[in-house]
Amino acid sequence: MSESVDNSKTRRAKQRAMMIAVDTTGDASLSELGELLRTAGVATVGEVIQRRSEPDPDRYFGHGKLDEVKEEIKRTGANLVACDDELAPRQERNLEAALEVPVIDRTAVILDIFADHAHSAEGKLQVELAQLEYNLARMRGLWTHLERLGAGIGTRGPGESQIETDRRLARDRIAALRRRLRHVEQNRGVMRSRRQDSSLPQVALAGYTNAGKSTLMNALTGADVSVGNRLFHTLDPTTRAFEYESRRYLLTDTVGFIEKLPHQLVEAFKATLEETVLADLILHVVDGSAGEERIEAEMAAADAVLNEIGAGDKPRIFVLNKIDLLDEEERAEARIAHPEAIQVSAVTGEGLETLRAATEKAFEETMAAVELLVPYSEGSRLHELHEVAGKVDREDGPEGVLVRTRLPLGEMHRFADLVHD
Ligand SMILES: Nc1nc2c(ncn2[C@@H]2O[C@H](COP(=O)(O)OP(=O)(O)OP(=O)(O)O)[C@@H](O)[C@H]2O)c(=O)[nH]1
Ligand SMILES: [Mg+2]
Repeated sequence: MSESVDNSKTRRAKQRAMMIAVDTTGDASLSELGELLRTAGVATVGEVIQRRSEPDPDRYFGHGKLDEVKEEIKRTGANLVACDDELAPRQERNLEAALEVPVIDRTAVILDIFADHAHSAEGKLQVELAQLEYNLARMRGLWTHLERLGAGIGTRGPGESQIETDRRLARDRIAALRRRLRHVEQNRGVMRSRRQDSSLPQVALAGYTNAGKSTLMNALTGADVSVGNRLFHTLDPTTRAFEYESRRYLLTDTVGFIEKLPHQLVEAFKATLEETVLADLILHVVDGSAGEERIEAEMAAADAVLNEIGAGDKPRIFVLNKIDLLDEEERAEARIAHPEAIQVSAVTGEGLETLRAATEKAFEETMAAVELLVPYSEGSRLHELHEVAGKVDREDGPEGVLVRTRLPLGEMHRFADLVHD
C-alpha cells in the first residue's frame, strides 16, 4: 500500500492516514480499515502491523514499533494515524503524544461514515446517540461533524477546560435523544404491527455492507432504494412487497454489517436492527465475487451481528450475489464450497427466479393444505383468505364456495370454523 504515496491524488488528499494494527493471529489484514477510510474520504499512505499476543495497554504498540511508525509518518507525509482496534482513551492520548499527529480508531471512522450517511430523522438521532456515548467515554468535547468544518476526522473538539460542562450537556442530550428515539420507535411499532396483521410473510435482507442487499431489494420488488459502492450506504430500513406464485411477501432492506461493528452502534440502531429480528426468514446476502477468504470473513461478521441482536436462530437462505463477476470455473468452485447457497446476480437478474422459489419453499414448510367451505353469506372471508393464502383453488357449490389452499400454520385458527370435512 505504501506505493500509493507517489499517487498525486493521494498527495492532494486533505487527510492521509497511516494505518496501524496489532496482529494476534498472524493473518491480520488492513483492507477493511482501508475501505472504511476510503468511504470516509481519507486516503491511506501506508500501514504498520505489529505481531504481539495483545496490544500494549498504555500505548497499543511497543516502544520500538512506535519509532518505526514515526519514521513511516515522516517518510509518507501522513497527517493522521488510524488504528484498526477501538483504543482505550489512555492508549489514544499516549499514541498522540508519541506520534505528534491525531490518532483515530476504527470506531471513530465508522461513526463518521454513519454520520455522513444518515438521512432520516431516526437515523440521525441514532448516530448522534452513538457518537455522544463514544465521546463521553473518552472525555471529549461535544461532537461536531469535523469533516464538514474542514478540519477532518481526528481533530479535537473544544478545549479540555470545556469538557466538564460538555460532559453534563452530553448527558442531558443523551437522555433527550433516548426519549425521542423511544417516541420514534413507538411509531415504527405501530407500522410494524399493521404489517404483521396483514399476515404477509416477512423476509429481511441481511449481510455485510456492500454485498448488494439494496440492489437485490430493487431487483426483487422494483423499489428504488439507493445503491452505492461504499460501506454503509444504507442506514434506514425500507419495506416493499413482491409477488411470487400469486403470494405476496414483504421484503425489508436495512443497515449492513461489518467485522467488529461498534457496540455503541448496535445499541443505538436497536430499533433499525429489530426489523431483522422480527422477520420470519432472513436472506443472508454475501458478495460472491470477493474471494473465498473474504466470503468466510463476511459470513462470520454477519453471523456475529445476527447472534448479537438475537436473530441467530432464524431460518435463513444463503445468497451468493454478484456471480456475474465469476466465470464458469469460479461458479463451480463456489458451488462446491457453498452447496446450500443460491447463486444470483442482482444486476443481471440471473438466479432470482430460483431465489423466489426457495423463499416460497421455506414458507411452504410452515404451511398445511386445507379444504374450506365459505358460505355465500360470508363473501368477505374469501378476500381474507386470498390475503393470507395467496393462491386458492375455488369451486362454487350449492352451499358456498369450496376452497382448496395452503395456510400458514400460525393463521389456521382464523379459519377453523370453515374447515370442510
Ligand atoms: N457486478 C455486480 N455488482 C453488484 C451486484 N449487486 C450489487 N452490486 C454493486 O455492489 C455495490 C453495493 O451494492 P448495494 O446494493 O448498495 O450494497 P448493500 O449491501 O445495500 O450495501 P450497504 O447499504 O452499504 O450495506 C454497488 O456498486 C452495486 O452496483 C451484482 O449482482 N453484480
Ligand atoms: Mg444498501
